[in-house]
Amino acid sequence: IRLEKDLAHGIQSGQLRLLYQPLIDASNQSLTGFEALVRWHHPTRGLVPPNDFIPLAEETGLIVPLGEWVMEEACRAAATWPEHISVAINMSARQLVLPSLPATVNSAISRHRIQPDRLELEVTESVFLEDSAGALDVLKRLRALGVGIALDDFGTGYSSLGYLNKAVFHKLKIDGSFVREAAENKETVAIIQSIVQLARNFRMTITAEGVETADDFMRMKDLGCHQIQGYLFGKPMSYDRASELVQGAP
Ligand code: G
Ligand code: G
Ligand code: MN
Ligand code: NA
Repeated sequence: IRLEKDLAHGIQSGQLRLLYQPLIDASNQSLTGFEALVRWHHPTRGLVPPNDFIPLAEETGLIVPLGEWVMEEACRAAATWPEHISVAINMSARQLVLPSLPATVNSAISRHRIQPDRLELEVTESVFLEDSAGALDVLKRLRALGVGIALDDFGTGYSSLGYLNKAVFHKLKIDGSFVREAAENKETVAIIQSIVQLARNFRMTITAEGVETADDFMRMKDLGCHQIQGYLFGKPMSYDRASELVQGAP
């Protein structure tokens, strides 16, 4: 169909952009890094949101070249920022079963001369739905390279806790829907407490997503989250704006 051809062309002809959303250290509110989020500027449709083209990219296999572009662009950006600033990119299940992925990642970080631990790959629980043995193998090889692996959107998926002890995840990201619900719902607070305890037992860094208010921030910090992400500290922003933030601009 039309949109698929457009996307293939769009990837090649520079219609994709990455935005960067800040990640903040909960203890001192300093900037620790960014999550890269892709945008597609279609010549006639205008801005197409990722929820409209990532599923299409996954179905058609275009997620592979798209994902390679994202990794390249994110590493290029990270190389211009100080060593203590990390960059996270989102990975689809379909990318995680490619045995060549570790080599692709290694090539990107080597070419851009960034330390492996400055790159973080975010995956959701859905990676284990299909070829779970294959995905686990690729994740272990990525971990061996020294890149970070974050379990994204935790709690929203098909939560099977069995793979948490496979020692591949260094970080757990609590989905924003929990964070916002916690403002009104004691049961949700109890769920977050349990998630935090679970993650601590596995020595994982805990990030709260979707933090929009000062109340959200205090609540998630008090519950033991190490890192905070959300509109309170910044929406996804351009590379130029992110670089200003890195330089300490307000
Ligand atoms: O900001 P937001 O609307 O960008 O993101 C919507 C969804 O799109 C999120 O679930 C996010 O994980 C996903 N997404 C954003 N960028 C990428 C990307 O580069 N690759 C993949 N696979 N998913 C992405
Ligand atoms: O990769 P993931 O599915 O976690 O993507 C994060 C999504 O959440 C993106 O679409 C991003 O734009 C969005 N997001 C980030 N911070 C906030 C926030 O504070 N509130 C809301 N409603 N959405 C957020
Ligand atoms: Mn994410
Ligand atoms: Na999320």
